[in-house]
Amino acid sequence: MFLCMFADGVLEASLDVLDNSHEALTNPVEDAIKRDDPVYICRIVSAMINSNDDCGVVLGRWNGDYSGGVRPLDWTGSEEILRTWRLTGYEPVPYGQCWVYAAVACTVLRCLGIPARCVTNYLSAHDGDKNLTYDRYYREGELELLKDQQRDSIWSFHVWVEAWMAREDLPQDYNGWQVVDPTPQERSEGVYLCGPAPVLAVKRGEISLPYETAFVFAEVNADVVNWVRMADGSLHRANCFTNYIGKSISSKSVTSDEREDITHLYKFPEGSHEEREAYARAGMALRREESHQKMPELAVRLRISRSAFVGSSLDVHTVVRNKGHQRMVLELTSVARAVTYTGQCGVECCKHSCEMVVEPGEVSRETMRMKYEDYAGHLTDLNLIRVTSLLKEKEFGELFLEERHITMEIPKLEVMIIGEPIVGREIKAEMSFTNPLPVTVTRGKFHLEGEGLSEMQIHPSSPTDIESGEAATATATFTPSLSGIRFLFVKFECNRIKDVQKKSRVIVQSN
Ligand SMILES: [Ca+2]
Ligand SMILES: [Ca+2]
Ligand SMILES: [Ca+2]
Repeated sequence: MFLCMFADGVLEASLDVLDNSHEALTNPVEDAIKRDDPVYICRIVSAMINSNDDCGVVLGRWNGDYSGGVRPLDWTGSEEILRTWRLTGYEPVPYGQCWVYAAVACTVLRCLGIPARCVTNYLSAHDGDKNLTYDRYYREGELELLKDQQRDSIWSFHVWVEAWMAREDLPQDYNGWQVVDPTPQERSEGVYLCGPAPVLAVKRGEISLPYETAFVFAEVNADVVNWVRMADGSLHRANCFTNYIGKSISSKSVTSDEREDITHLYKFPEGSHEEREAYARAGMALRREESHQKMPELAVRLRISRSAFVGSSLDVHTVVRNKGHQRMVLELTSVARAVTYTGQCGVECCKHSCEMVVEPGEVSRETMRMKYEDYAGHLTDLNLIRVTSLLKEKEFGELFLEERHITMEIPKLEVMIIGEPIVGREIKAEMSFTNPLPVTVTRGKFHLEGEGLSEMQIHPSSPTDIESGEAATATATFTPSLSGIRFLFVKFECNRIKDVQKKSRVIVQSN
């Protein structure tokens, strides 16, 4: 999403965010005095970007029904959200999810003069019961998560904001980047807000430092403990992962559009002594013993053969290495399910059960093939599939569970700009989409938009039914109104695939 901190009306909306907070409305004098404190401003912004507890900017929704509002994935910038909120007299704008909240918070913080950036954490834990472990409970057989038992959850990714400041309330070490999270997840002092939590304190496991540092620590570094409810009703602890949560923590590079990996700012390398020390410091010293895997002589990996495109078949290989000295006979069950990015389970797409025999020192592999027909129609907004494999050792009944989240990639869109981009002069964009699916898609449609390039969204005419392997093309005409570096967004959607999109940079000369 574009952060539009220099757009008309955004500064006014950002000041309105402060003026409409609970603090400003109930105690304006104290609020005015505290406005030179970045910690205070960040807490206000974190609370006010979500509409929970107040008249905050964005109304969240995660259930897939976005009627009466904008689907969270369809927002392209924060300007329209802030402007709408202001024009409607501070009515929460429907609908947002974490990346929308973060983009709006980042815009508002920058607008108010606090350096900020959006950060994405992959495999982000939500530690509901605050014990710093992500405990997952599965039912044997279907490998379904037991919702009534589950107090924790895991999001495929979660987006928050970092703000840069001096922490005058803390020792000097903790100046610098602080996590500020506007997505309503847990209440702090009775209100949905989170942060600022010093990133360095998260790394060191110093979770008692303010604010919500323990919550952020668990998001990036909780251990995972797997539990399995067996067919006879008994509950068994399976293996534990110390390196599963918190992957590829990323922000946008300052100098380019590339991803910058900042995982090292949040934790010591997984597998290092320092990482375990930080975890122990975070209050888990007593549990360190439990972190050891129950079946250390077994190493299990889930691999996919090639990149997974929506429309293609997908082979998932369960690769088992026997590191011990005894032959192992294992019962394998693998299940693939469609999931939302917040980890909510959808339909079972595919299941495979068999027996595996692995000789000492050997590697054995079993493949589950998921066809397009198995998952078509079940995919949620972000095309995520979760594959879970459970191995049960036949002789002693020991359990080992492995899981992998697979993003089914979206096909590419080709966009070409024709003509010299000059303010006030008409140019063309040619776009094409090739259908990679084994079936014909229908209701195909292109959309274009771009601030300074076209005042309105354009819907060029194009063939709506596209056969397998065929390309649909369209041409749109528009007249740039602003010079400088501009971005053209082209989107394609059809009955089977949504969110095929491409962002093209257009350098517009003044006339
Ligand atoms: Ca709020
Ligand atoms: Ca927990
Ligand atoms: Ca870890």
